[in-house]
Amino acid sequence: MEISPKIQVCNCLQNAKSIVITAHIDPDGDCLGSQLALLRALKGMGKKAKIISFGELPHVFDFLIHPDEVNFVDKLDADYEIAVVLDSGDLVRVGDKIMNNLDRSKPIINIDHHKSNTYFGTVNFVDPQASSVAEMLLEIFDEMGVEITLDVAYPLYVAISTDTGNFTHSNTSEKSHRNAARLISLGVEPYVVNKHLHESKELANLKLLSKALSTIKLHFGGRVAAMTVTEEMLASTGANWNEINGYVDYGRSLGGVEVALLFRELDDGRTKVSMRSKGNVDVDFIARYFGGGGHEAASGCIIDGDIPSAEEQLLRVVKSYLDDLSS
Ligand SMILES: [Mn+2]
Repeated sequence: MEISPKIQVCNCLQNAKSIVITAHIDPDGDCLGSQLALLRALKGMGKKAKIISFGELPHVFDFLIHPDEVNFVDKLDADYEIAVVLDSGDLVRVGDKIMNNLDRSKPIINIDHHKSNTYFGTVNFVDPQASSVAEMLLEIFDEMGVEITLDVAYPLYVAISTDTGNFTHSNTSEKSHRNAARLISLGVEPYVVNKHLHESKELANLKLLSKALSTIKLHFGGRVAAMTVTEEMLASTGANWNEINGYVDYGRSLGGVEVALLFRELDDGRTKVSMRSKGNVDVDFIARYFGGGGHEAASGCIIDGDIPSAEEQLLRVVKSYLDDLSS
């Protein structure tokens, strides 16, 4: 009889004494919340565990994190037994700095919900039906008999609520509501989460948003909305890059729009594209064409070239996808 990936993960976690946890670059709520929940659960089991991370975390998540919980990668010592990689469809998603520091002779546990997952781990627990990695962790914790403390419940709730777009996206299920209700019953207060995530913006962020909104253009009879954010817009408002999480949803909020795009200028001359779909368009298919990936309704990629060039390349592919849909 074959042992299921979930049970294999539980066995690995239970047997290891020292574990490092990491996840994808440009952290979002599921990425960070899942790492924190796993870290705290493992510490509660008496394990040595730490998160290795690189780059700045969006400040909206500050309320979740204790100062000693995130270690930057240049401090990574090699005395761990296993590495757990969360919410990453491919190992390259953790970024060069972490990838180069991971000891490849040690087991890598891959826990993810991206359909495009490459099964890069020694053990791979991949469930594209799960709304978030946090929901998969809840299953793992239950299997291992881990008590969900409030300290574990909060980051799990943040992860589920952000990855489902506050329980509005197509991955929102009865299960995600039941899991959220369970976390609320353990003491999580949704209004506290909402206050930190959505009501703690700085004025610079709204100024940047107003500039970004003014760039919105509609294409193909209003089925596609495109927004751009440039270095110049950031400099003139004093806003930070990590504030633009969620901007792409403004394009999606327009009636008739099936695909929303956000083009963001990178300092190496390339363009990062975030894509959201609320129709029949699989934006992950389009992202993968450009070497990126994510989910059917939320995906992204990096395109060589400046914003006008990236926009032209991407819109051509989106157009052919829409043409195929209607033919
Ligand atoms: Mn996720």
